[in-house]
Amino acid sequence: MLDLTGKNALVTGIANNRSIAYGIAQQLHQAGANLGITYLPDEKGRFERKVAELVDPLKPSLFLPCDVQDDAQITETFTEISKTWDKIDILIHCLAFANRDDLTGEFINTSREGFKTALEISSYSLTRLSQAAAPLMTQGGSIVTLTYLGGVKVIPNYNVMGIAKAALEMSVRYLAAELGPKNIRVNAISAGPIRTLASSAVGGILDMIHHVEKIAPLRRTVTQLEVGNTAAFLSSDLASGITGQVIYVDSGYEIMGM
Ligand code: NAD
Ligand code: 0WE
Repeated sequence: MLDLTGKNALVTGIANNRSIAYGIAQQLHQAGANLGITYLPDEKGRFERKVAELVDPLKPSLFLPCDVQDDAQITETFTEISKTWDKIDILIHCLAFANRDDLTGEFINTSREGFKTALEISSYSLTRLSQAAAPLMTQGGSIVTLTYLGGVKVIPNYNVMGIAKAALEMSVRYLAAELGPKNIRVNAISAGPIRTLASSAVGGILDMIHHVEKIAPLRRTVTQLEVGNTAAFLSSDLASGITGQVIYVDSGYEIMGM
């Protein structure tokens, strides 16, 4: 039985009801986990209100702003966490960002700033958050991040995000090797394309989804809740022997050669 009762789970990356992180939070909650939610603050506080309303039924014991580009916010987040929780068991890293200009046209034109931004937010943040969370994972732990096939194979327009995901997947392996002796496991879920705020801002996402529906063994795309179930599994004791892995939740699309 998948049982997360007594476990404290910090979930990053919820922007709205389509966010993969929201699907994960729902499944962790259903399995009995105690939730802490972080969101990206904006000047008008619009995100804060929307996300707070959305997660209210999941009864989070923590709700904190955390922009991963800001070290002070990360420190503040984990200081607040340690006041409320005696330990962290689960960290869900479910965020990515690249400048929009860098997700169209030719990869070769990527600017220095664009490259830095994409890798700082989408790759380095996993290491930075793990650095902050690991000392609180005193009973062992599970860190789960989200990646995409574009980090392993060339997907048109994914461009600099592909480089960021390659760095993210390799970070999973280095972190898994270092944190293993503390019984902290680190894994990635490689999800197939799903309509979310981030993916919908990208031209041609619907065509990609239709392509997957034609080619993938299961002849459909996956849902946020299916990704959530795999995250809950990886976060549970059922996955106690799994670390450093990239697990594809993509209707089998990745196995196809043509
Ligand atoms: P989303 O837009 O719902 O989530 C992206 C999140 O990143 C948002 O909550 C946003 O606030 C957050 N974020 C951006 N910059 C941040 C910063 N500086 N600090 C803190 N948070 C920041 O989109 P999503 O599709 O659910 O994306 C979640 C993860 O899933 C990403 O890592 C993405 O690469 C991955 N993924 C998505 C798909 C897909 O097709 N949607 C497929 C595979 C993997
Ligand atoms: O990782 C992602 C989305 C990443 C993303 C999306 C945006 C759009 C809006 C990162 N940064 C931004 N910045 C913005 O300003 N996915 C896996 C979804 C996705 O994005 C693609 C895809 C797929 C699939 C981009 C090009 C091609 C395919």
